[in-house]
Amino acid sequence: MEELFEKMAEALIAGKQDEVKKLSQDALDKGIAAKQILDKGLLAGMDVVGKRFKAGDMFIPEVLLCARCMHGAMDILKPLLSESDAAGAGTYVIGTVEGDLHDIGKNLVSMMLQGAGFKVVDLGTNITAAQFVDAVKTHKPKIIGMSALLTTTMPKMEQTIAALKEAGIRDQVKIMAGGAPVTQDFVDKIGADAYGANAASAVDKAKELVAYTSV
Ligand code: B12
Repeated sequence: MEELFEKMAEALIAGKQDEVKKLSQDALDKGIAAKQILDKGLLAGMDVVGKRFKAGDMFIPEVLLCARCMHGAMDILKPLLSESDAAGAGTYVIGTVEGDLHDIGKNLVSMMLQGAGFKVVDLGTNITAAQFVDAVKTHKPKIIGMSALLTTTMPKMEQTIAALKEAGIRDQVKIMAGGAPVTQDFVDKIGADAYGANAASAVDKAKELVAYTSV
């Protein structure tokens, strides 16, 4: 069984979508639980991908391929996983702020978070402060993540935090921000909880925040 998990992780790291899907189906046919396939095969592979990406040994196109492998296999596993199992790390609402249509980085962060066990609600791009507020009320996430790629849309992050405060729900959620022009200094200045410089560090920070909030 361990050998099958290793093969699955290796195929995922190599970005072989069909093979990952086939190996996942083989494992299910052998009677292995979907949760085990996710944890020991797919997430083990994604963990390596995250580490290599962070170390600069893997690049965005490769990571996207791995994320696609994950998605392909998740299509088979999802119906078999109870929601609580699949979303072990909690719900994460993510979106690109109002006026900004860039979504490549956000999508990458979103895929990596899913790979790490978060249930991700992706609101898309051009998301207003009011939409973020509504999403917090509806989905009750542990974390929201805002993405901005334009210097002109960065202030929308601060406005979103202000809107959450005004709605009285700022303390119910941790707030992360990222995107090429965003910095740790900026995140501190606007009163968000964490900055993610890239998808791998976004996942690390999100895990830290969840561990912190669930104590
Ligand atoms: C691709 C691109 C586009 C594409 C977007 C396609 C798409 N679907 O996203 C298109 C062509 C549509 C586009 C349009 C525009 N763009 Co553009 N675009 C880019 C470009 C080349 C790459 C961005 C990208 O995808 N990078 C790759 C991803 C993986 O990196 P990333 O987004 O930084 O994300 C990583 C981290 O930042 C972090 N992260 C990102 N989001 C989040 C969120 C959270 C919560 C966390 C924790 C982490 C995190 O993790 C990600 C993964 O590692 C950049 C140049 C650049 N070097 O950034 C310009 C750039 C961002 N664009 C720019 C501009 C000016 C524009 C336009 C205004 C151009 C125009 N005149 O129309 C429009 C604006 C449209 C709009 N309203 O949004 C400027 C911005 C300048 C500025 N200082 O504001 C840039 C910097 C180019 C430049 N040098 O001039 N663009």
